[in-house]
Amino acid sequence: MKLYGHATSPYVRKVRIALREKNIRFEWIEESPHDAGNHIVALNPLGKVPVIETDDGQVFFDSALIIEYIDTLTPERLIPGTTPERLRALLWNTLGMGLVDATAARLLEGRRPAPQKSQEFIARQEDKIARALAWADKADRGAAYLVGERFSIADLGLALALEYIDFRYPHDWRGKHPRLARWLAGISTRGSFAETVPPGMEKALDAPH
Ligand SMILES: N[C@@H](CCC(=O)N[C@@H](CS)C(=O)NCC(=O)O)C(=O)O
Repeated sequence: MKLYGHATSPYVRKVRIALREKNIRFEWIEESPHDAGNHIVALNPLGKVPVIETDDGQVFFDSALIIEYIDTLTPERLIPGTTPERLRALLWNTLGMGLVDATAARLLEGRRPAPQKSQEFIARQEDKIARALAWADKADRGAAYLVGERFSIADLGLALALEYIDFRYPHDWRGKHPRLARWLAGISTRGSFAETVPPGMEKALDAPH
């Protein structure tokens, strides 16, 4: 299997973490849709990463669908099979990906030249992030894993998002949510997280929290 995408994309990192958690070997083609001559637009008409190409030539894009596909490849599932657990895990994952989306939108807006940059838009993303963190803090039951007794898509989605916030929107969310901070410290030590830290993100994660 080939995975296309660049190291700093949280969506690509999510797929890398899932593949590592499931011990699935893959070839990583490190490309961005903005690179001249990239292979991505030929595989994904939306021109976005991650994209995977299976050994028998199937192509899947969008991290959610890719993870759904790779979850079928080994018996130990990231997405729980029974309905109530599955829905709870997917809700946490949706919250995490919403946090990633808002953090990425805030970052991109902040990079626009001053006359086009909207402070109102940036503030709206920051409000979403603050509300989602408060939601997570309230819903967290204080166990090592968010749903059930083992690592799932719930933990993957939220931990990915919290580390992405540290990378791209560093601020003291831990001061308000120390329990979430303790939970993240546990998840971050997993090989799948430690081995996929993008360049530049180490500094953000090493900073005193
Ligand atoms: N919903 C998609 C989002 C993917 C996405 O936005 N990827 C960004 C990189 S972080 C991208 O490829 N952007 C290029 C573009 O939109 O032109 C997913 O989960 O895979």
